[in-house]
Amino acid sequence: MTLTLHLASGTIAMCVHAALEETGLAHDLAWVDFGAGAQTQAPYLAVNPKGRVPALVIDGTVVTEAPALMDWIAATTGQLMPGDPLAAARVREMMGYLSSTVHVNHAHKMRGHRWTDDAGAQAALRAKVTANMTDCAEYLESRLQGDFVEAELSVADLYLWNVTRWMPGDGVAMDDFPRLRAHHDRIAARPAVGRVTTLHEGR
Ligand SMILES: N[C@@H](CCC(=O)N[C@@H](CS)C(=O)NCC(=O)O)C(=O)O
Repeated sequence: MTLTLHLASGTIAMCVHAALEETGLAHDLAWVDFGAGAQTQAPYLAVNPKGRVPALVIDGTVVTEAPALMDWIAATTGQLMPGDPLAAARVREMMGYLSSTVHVNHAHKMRGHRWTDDAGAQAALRAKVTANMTDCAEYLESRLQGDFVEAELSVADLYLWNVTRWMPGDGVAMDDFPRLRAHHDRIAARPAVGRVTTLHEGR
């Protein structure tokens, strides 16, 4: 099997990268230069017409959307997903929330132009980011009861780690969310996740 992950540093592609590392799936990396706007240019749009990362090329087939990729990695390796259908649904529930709500709230900081051309309205969207992300942190703090999202490490933990990594920069006071911060630190301390972080922070 050949795998190429298209990614940019610090983005939601990090959790997919971490899942590949954690499960030991061999892969190549194709960094997309966001500083140069490469995600909006023809060579990358030929990979992913949505102009977003991550995209994973699996034996020549492009698959996008972080939750789908996390699910695929879990199904392919038999790792990072509970066998019990109810627990698995709870893992996917978490990934759905993170992708559809938390990630979108975060995007209002840098990507307000997706929703409005009005500069004042974009500033108003930015001004809501800390409050919205803090609301999400409150929910997540209440949802986390043990060391992991479910009983064992799953793809949802890597996804949550990726998103909580953004929270201090979004103005969330992590001291107010001790379970969430401890979860973040627990995942960050994993050797595979550390290798990914070093690569992203080195760029
Ligand atoms: N729904 C997509 C969202 C991916 C996404 O928005 N990625 C951001 C980085 S975190 C991106 O590529 N942004 C590029 C841009 O907005 O130009 C997923 O979950 O994979």
